[in-house]
Amino acid sequence: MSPTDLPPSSKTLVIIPTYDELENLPLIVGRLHRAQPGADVLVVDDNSPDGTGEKADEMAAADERIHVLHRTEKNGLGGAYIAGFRWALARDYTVIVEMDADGSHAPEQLDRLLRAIDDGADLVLGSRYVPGGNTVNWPLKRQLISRGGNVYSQLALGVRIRDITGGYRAFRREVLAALSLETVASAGYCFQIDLAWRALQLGFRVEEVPITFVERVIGESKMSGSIVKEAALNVPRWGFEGRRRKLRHYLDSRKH
Ligand SMILES: Nc1nc2c(ncn2[C@@H]2O[C@H](COP(=O)(O)OP(=O)(O)O)[C@@H](O)[C@H]2O)c(=O)[nH]1
Ligand SMILES: [Mg+2]
Repeated sequence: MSPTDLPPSSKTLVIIPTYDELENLPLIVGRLHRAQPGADVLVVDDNSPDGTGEKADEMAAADERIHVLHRTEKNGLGGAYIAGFRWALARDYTVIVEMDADGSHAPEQLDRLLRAIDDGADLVLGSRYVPGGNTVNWPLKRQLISRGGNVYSQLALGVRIRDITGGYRAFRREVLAALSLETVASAGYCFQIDLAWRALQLGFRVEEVPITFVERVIGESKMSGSIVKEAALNVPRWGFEGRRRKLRHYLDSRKH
């Protein structure tokens, strides 16, 4: 079966991981449902001290499109998404979307990602670094880390994806089902690199569409030095293993 013979974005779940996003959560879900009234939402909250989880429960009680997954402790973006993906795969969603709670990923641009899925992509990456994409109000330091991280990943992995670290994405369910989620250990932003890399290795069609990333106005970023370090150490190892696999296939093909 070709990975692209799959159904359109008929039943979409938007997963929103939250840690202390009390004010942002109602705003982002309201915007999402104005833009995509048919989409379901799954909030994955890591027991936020500010009461985001309770707020999510209230919202879910008032709207059957909204669901909540409570986790007991702050465990990184990766763990929250894996739990959300499993929840989605246990149900009949055909497209699963990653979206931040803080307003950086405009729900009004989700149609761009979904259209690319309907046109045959398996994984669509919202991209700040393709023509038409950009960042607004992002501090220079964050821009440099992000640009640097993308150049580093392109070189280490040997892939030409311009924004492999971004977190605004749409997956066909078949991609998530094929990724061996149980072996994903990445916690921070290298989680995003990890998943895109796995999808590429499996031969799925990965496409970028332009998005405008707007820095959060309310609340605080959870970005940290350890998150950067995790990516810096893991990505070259994946690239090395990928090249070794390719070389082995090449040598095997010459033997036969
Ligand atoms: N559940 C959960 N969500 C998280 C965690 N870390 C970050 N988030 C959420 O992930 C999204 C992106 O995080 P953010 O701190 O804005 O990262 P930045 O945009 O790179 O500065 C937001 O919705 C956060 O609330 C975590 O450990 N657990
Ligand atoms: Mg943010």
